[in-house]
Amino acid sequence: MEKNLEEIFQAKIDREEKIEPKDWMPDAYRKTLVRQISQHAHSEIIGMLPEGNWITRAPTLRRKVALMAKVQDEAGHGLYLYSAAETLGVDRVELFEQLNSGKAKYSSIFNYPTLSWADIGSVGWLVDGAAIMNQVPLCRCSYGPYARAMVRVCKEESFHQRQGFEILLNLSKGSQAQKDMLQESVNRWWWPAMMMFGPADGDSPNTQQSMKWKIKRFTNDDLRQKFVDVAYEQAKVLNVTLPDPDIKWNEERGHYDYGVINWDEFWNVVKGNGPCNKERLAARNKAWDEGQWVREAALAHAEKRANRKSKKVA
Ligand code: FAQ
Repeated sequence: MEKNLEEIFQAKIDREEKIEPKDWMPDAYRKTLVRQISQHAHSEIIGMLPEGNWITRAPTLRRKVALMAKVQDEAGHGLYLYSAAETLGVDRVELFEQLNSGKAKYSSIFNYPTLSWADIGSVGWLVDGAAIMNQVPLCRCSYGPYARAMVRVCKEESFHQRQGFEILLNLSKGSQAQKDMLQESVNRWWWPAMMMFGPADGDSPNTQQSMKWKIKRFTNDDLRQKFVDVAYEQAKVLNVTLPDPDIKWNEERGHYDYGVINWDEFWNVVKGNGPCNKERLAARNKAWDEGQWVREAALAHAEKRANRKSKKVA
């Protein structure tokens, strides 16, 4: 019986039909989605922190407004994604508890510090750039609520990528000190951005099954390669050097070859030992504790309204 249901489920996916919340789905499919969507949601809201750090120091009013809007967009993405996760039967409070306790994963990239204004440009160009490369295919994910949430997320991320690139383009046309700041920032962000795509295909336990279920459409390495090919050309426009002496065009493959990623660094960050892991979790816990009265007030208000309504009906 279960086997039959699984065959029908897979056939539906193979026909490119969406799976919706009330459809039958294997437990493992549900679990994989909850895992990926919740990690993604956590990444969006933790991702607000490195950029939020520069709102008070943005160099002009225009830059400040754009940065504030971007950080708010990331909060919005988190909310769509928590909602998408909830359609699978989990409670977002449970997900927040997993994040706050350090049990849940979120993207490694947000455990690096934003030390200069150029970092805000680099986050837009490289981090949002990598995020888009990974997320555009997710608009075709087999699970309907996730796929639909990603359409809007991707539109906003594309805008974020451009605003980051434009910050860097301006710096590239500025003084020597600004050019140096740009290069120094790209030197720090390049490799962590490359790591965002996750472990190499041979070390990625989830990819094969996720591709069969059409949750993922490309492997981690395929997306990383697309990213390198695009970023290399964009770096030329910015007049910066990517900090990888092994990047070079490979005529035979029709792609840029690139150097070896430091996977020890990646796993160290994923395990909670990156430069800012503790700071990020402390900030989330503080926000959670300080928001307690807001949650209580909102719930009390909702309860009061519900009581009033039921009295009227009676
Ligand atoms: N960091 O078998 P795989 C953004 C974990 S949003 C930490 O390859 P999978 C927007 C992985 O979870 C950025 N952990 O796993 C923004 C798994 O652990 P588990 C986030 C990582 O799921 C911009 C284990 O390693 N984007 O940037 C990472 O098939 C600017 C084995 O890996 C998404 O979440 C990592 N980098 O592929 C916001 C997109 N990579 O759970 C603010 C959706 C892997 O088995 C400012 N997610 N791990 O214990 C995905 O596409 C996938 O989940 C991957 C990983 C590709 C991230």
